[in-house]
Amino acid sequence: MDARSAPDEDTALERAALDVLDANWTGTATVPSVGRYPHQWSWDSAFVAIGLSRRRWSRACEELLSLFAGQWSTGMVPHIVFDPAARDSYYPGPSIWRSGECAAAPRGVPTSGLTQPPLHACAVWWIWRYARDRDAALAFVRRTWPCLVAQHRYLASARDLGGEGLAAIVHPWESGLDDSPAWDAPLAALPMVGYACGLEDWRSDSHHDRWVWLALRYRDAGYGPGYLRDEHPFAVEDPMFNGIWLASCLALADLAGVIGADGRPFEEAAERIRGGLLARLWEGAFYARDLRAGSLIPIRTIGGFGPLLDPGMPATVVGPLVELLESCFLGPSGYPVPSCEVRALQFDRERYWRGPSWVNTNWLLRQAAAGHGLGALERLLATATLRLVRQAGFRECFDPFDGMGRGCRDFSWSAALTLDLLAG
Ligand code: 9WN
Repeated sequence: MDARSAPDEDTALERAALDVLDANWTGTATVPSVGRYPHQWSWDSAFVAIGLSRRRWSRACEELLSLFAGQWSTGMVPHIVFDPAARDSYYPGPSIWRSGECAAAPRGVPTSGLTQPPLHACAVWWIWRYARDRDAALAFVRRTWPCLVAQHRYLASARDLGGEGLAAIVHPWESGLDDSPAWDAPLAALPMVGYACGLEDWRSDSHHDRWVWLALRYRDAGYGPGYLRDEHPFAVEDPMFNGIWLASCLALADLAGVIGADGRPFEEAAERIRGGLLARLWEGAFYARDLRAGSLIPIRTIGGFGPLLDPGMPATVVGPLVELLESCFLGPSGYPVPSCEVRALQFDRERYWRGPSWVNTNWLLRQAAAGHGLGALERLLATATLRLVRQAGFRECFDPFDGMGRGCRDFSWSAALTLDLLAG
């Protein structure tokens, strides 16, 4: 079936996607899923803003502004901004994070203490690009500019734990690829912990204990940068997080031109990150680096394709990466792109981020393909992703062999990025 062939089917899909986003809109932000994730998540909101930018422009702006209301004075954009009106069904909720006790957190806006991939400058660029009212767009860029600059400054200072220009994540949740097998070894190196949080679902419970333990340790150290640098037991340089950061640096350089600011510092930042990616994470493929163990983590996951988001990656790297994508990820799966190399021992078609295919990473890879002029790959990713949502709905993720939907239904980024894919 050609997923792009029938215009009235496209209209119905677009309508359905907008209905999901309307249902998940709280009045100030879009929750990823009403039941399972009833608050605002950071990179989810960036994807939602991108998807809405051509269809609900003002709401795309509001989405990012409500996220930035949770930004800390350090510049950190938290991975969750909690909605005090939501049923407190998400664990860990505000009473665990206790952001209100930290001087750097905003007053009256409960948040988590972690961050997530910094896609937001790209989202602002999207909003600028698709605005019809240029004055309103300029005002929006000016308003968000200081937030974006502070976010990037935070990453370059507080998170360069390896000292070589890359940002480190200090918790698997910061990657957005939470249960990726890339985090198995650093998590296994933590002391044994056990919390009864009553989590009985398709995720890994023992990992959940360690996730909570790590978050509590960071919280009890007052979310301090000195503690992160010297003591925190989880510190990893992730190629996806840094690839997204690099793409956002390039977006900031472009946005600087829009408001008459100097774009060079952001171009230089992008070059530094590119240098760091190549020097520290590239060994024939991109791997995450465990800063505490002092070594690369030898598993190939979807995260390893993040650096493709840099249009400046040299051809000597792009060629082998695309070959790897085709031979170990696309080739052996029916529905792209599995979140882990299919023949890896850790591959699991059912467990999230350990095998299933996701709309957001498909969309990111499609952007990356476009940036490298890989037209056939770009079209394949767009067509296959639309086929997944047509067949299974706007699910959280999908079985990479038969395309069956997994996780929650009516998932916001699946709907939002469908809008972008339909727009071409
Ligand atoms: C923890 C909201 C988030 C996404 C992440 C995804 C999942 C949370 C969870 O849901 O993470 O942040 O509870 O598992 O892994 O990418 O942002 O959709």
